[in-house]
Amino acid sequence: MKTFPADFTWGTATASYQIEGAWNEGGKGPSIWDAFTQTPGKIAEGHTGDVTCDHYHQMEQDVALMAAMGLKAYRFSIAWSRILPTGRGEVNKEGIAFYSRLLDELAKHNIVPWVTLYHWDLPLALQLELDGWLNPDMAEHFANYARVCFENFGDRVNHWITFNEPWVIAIMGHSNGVMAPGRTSNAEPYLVAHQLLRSHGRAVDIYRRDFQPAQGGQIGITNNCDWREPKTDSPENKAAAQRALEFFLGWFADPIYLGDYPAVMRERLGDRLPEFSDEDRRLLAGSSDFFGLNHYSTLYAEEMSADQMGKQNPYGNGGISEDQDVELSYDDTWKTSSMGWSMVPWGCQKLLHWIDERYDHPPIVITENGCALEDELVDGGVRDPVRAEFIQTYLSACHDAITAGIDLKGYFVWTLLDNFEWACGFTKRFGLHYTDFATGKRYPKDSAAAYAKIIADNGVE
Ligand code: GBH
Repeated sequence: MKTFPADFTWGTATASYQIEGAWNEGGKGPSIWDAFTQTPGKIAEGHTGDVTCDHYHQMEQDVALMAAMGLKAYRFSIAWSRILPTGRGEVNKEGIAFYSRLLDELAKHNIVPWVTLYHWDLPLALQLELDGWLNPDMAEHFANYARVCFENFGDRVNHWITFNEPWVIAIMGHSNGVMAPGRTSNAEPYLVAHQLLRSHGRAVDIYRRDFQPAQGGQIGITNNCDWREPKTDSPENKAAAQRALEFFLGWFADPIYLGDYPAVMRERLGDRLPEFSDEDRRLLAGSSDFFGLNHYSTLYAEEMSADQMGKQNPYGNGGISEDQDVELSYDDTWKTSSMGWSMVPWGCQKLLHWIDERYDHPPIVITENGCALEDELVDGGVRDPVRAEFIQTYLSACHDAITAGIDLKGYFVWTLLDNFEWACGFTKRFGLHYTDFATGKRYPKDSAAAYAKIIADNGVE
């Protein structure tokens, strides 16, 4: 048995738009995801999050599912447009009441809340009126929204995450347009990323000055990064893998931990990469109490060959990969999930070491890890040994990292229950519980029991 530290955090994660439904109930305003999914052609099979898991009405049962697994922690996000229907102005009391009830329900079961302020569902009004994250005023609006959350929930929340995966917002929202707001540009991702970082810095500053002294919680940001392994040992390919990681994770973590964007980004992007003001820099420095990491997969990286320039399109955007001059590829021996993502536990371990070294040994929390499979409901259950093995092998790699001195504090499975998987709609299932979207019923998969055992044992075989 590989035993974890006694205070290790075991959790699962979800996001408001993916599970809540009730898109136009309880005083909620529309978000960019409501608008995006209701636009024909954007989502697989025309699915929307209008109802999805109907968690808004089934919240108590969902907390009971968590309690049944013995979860120590639950990571969820707040829908900004439930709290402030147009993103600013009047607070919607019904929205406050919903998350208050959720927090009280979690407390009853001794489940510690980890709250994400922004998991992609921007109030639509801010997109239409201000151009969303392209607008420098967003830092002020985000900070005001964050303050409302700290004021109303901070008595019961000690773990805050400002943003989930700014990389996805920048790249998939503004480069390849797969996600809301569905823009395609080679310039906007860098501008959007800049405003997201500034907004994070503002919110953290408010928390630290006005709330942290009395409430005593922690605040940080969650970035996503998939591992990039040099395709060969050549110096060119090693440099390409390193560059890929700096363009991926360094883009967002360097300004917080090292004071500016990676030098390699400055060299290659020139004036497409904005400068931080002195104040931005001051607010960003050391602005994360923990290193939140979402990790899913691994790819090989190599220097892009001249004949590939303009043709590479690994995630739908040639421009961004050409900015990096990196070509990505799979290894045929790797198992893949139904998303087509590789299952490579050692990639997770190498990434933890990369973070540990580059950012001087920060406390790390894996705020998402999991896989989608072709799950089928048979006799009220789901046999998903591959998911159980995925979790077990990734945790085993995490344990090796801890043994080697990495300060890993917690692990959250993505996700509690099958839900609205963004552009894939309901065609991909990541849950520990199976959701029958026709009836709204949930069924524990075998992996839920496997994860419950890991939690009870505080370790993996
Ligand atoms: C997360 O994003 C989200 O936070 C969550 O809402 C979502 O439901 C969940 O993952 C599952 O999708 O090209 O093979 O290197 C995931 C971010 C970015 C992870 C792209 C996988 C590509 C893999 N993803 N990355 S690969």
